[in-house]
Amino acid sequence: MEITRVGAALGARVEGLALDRGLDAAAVEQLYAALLEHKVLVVPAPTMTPDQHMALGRALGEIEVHAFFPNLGPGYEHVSVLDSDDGTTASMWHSDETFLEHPPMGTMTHAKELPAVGGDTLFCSTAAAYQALSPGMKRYLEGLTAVHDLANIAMLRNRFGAPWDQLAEAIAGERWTRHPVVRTHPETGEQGLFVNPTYTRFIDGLPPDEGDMLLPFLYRHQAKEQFTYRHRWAPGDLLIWDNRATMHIALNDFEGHRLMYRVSVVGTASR
Ligand SMILES: O=C(O)CCC(=O)C(=O)O
Repeated sequence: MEITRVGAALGARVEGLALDRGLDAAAVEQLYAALLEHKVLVVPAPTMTPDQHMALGRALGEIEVHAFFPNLGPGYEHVSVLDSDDGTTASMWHSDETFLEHPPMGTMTHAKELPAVGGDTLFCSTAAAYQALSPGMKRYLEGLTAVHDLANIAMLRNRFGAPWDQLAEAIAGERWTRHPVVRTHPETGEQGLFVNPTYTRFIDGLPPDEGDMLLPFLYRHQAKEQFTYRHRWAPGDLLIWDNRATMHIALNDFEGHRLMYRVSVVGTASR
């Protein structure tokens, strides 16, 4: 396995993974160590099948059925599908499914069809962003928790014209939880910001106007260029990201068809 950095803050390319034969324990260990170090891995996988995709996920842990993305159907419920023709996009900064008590530890997304230009994905290191905060801001954030809510997306969509009953249904679904605003990575011990504009609703215990001022600052801060890696997809690329240490956004700046298959690996509770 050959590992080369592709970004200053995060990101590495991994060559030489024998995905068609399945990885042995040593290869899985090396891959996971690279994921912890680089946070986003780019793996060329032009011939990877959905079965091999799931097998790779299972090599790293338990794979999940995504809370709301469509999937490949019977036997392949763990492979969710992001199809631009269905309007399935992920074009707001987020870490995956943070409305869950145990958000995924990581996600593996495989490019099946790509537009001629555009549709890149941007990642940021939430750990690098946290490190760059002033000591005073770090002290201020210590011990704060925030509510993350799936209904937040329905609320945003409603503001852009989606029907009210979808929002009412999402609220009734009560898919929400709390996480620390600064999360300690369970494996590396690194601290990182853990709020995102897609799912985070509010910060507990702060006066609303104070929290409403702070959250947009934290979102913008994390997305500063120096904390990011921008991936221009090639057909068959598999991207693996550490969902505990990154946010990402798929740029909605393309015409044509963009089709991605994705598998997420279940994570642990945040602390
Ligand atoms: O389509 C992409 O590039 C990213 C997909 C995404 O945001 C997700 O799977 O959570």
